[in-house]
Parts: sequence; C-alpha cells; structure tokens
Amino acid sequence: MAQERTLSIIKPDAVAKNAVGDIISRFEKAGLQVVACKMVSLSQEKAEGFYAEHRERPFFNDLVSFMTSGPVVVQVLEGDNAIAKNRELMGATDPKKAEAGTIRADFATSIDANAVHGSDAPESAQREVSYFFSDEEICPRG
Ligand code: IDP
Repeated sequence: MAQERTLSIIKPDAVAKNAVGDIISRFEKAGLQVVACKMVSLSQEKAEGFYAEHRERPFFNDLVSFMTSGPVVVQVLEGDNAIAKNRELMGATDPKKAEAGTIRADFATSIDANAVHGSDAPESAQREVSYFFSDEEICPRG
C-alpha cells in the first residue's frame, strides 16, 4: 500500500470537549503516525482560504465562524493509505450518518460542529499540508 500524508484538523468543538488526546490516540492505534502537529487559532482569512472551494455554499460563513471560534489542532498524519484510513476513522460528515465507533459518531455535535477535518484526496492532501506546514516542520518517522 502507498505511504501517504494527510492533513487532519481537530476542530474547535472537539478541542473544547478536551478530546484532543482521545482523537490522536485513535489515529495512532490505527497505525497512523503524527509527523507534524500544532495548535492554532485560525484567523478569518486563514479559515476562508482553507475552505475556499466551499465559498459559494450556503453554510460557508457559518463554517468560517465556527472554525475561528476557538483553537484547533492541525496535524500531518503519515502511513499506509493514510488519506482513506483517516476518512474511515472520521466517519460521515453528518454525525447522524456516521458509523458507530467513528470519531464523528463519538465526538461531533452536528454537521457543522463535526469534530474533525481530513483531506479527501492526494491532491487536496498535498495542498492542505502545505497550507499549514513548511517542509522543515514535518518530521518523517521512517
Ligand atoms: P468533510 O469535512 O466530511 O470532507 P465537506 O463536504 O468537505 O465535508 O464539508 C466541509 C465542512 O463543511 C464539513 O466538515 C462541515 O463542517 C461543513 N458542512 C458541510 N456540509 C454542511 C451543511 O450542510 N451544513 C453546515 N455545515 C456543513
């Protein structure tokens, strides 16, 4: 299987619930390695840029307000099939539709306050990782 990197964000609702450790533990137990990690408070501009592809969607302003409502933990996860594995661990966007045992089923409150973000494809993973991290900030574990 392909070694991949993906961007994960633990969103403000999950940080506020003190669920950072529980969520990272799920990544590690599934065989993903954290190769970069930081807590940041996103500016409006940074959040808008990150979600630029959703700019025309009706929920865009609410999404940006939510993502700037408190600190987030941004990480790069590395491992076999990391992009799909992370999406599987996260569960469906709407926690009501997320499979039992997934992060969103266990920690999300609603479709907007849904605990985590994960890149959805190799191209978006590459763009999103470099949106938050320089090469020097990523520490491959081998
Ligand atoms: P994803 O995070 O599962 O990849 P996307 O469709 O890319 O889902 O949407 C990005 C984020 O926008 C979601 O995680 C969620 O926070 C928010 N979002 C998506 N759809 C809705 C909606 O219908 N209402 C409110 N927020 C939404």
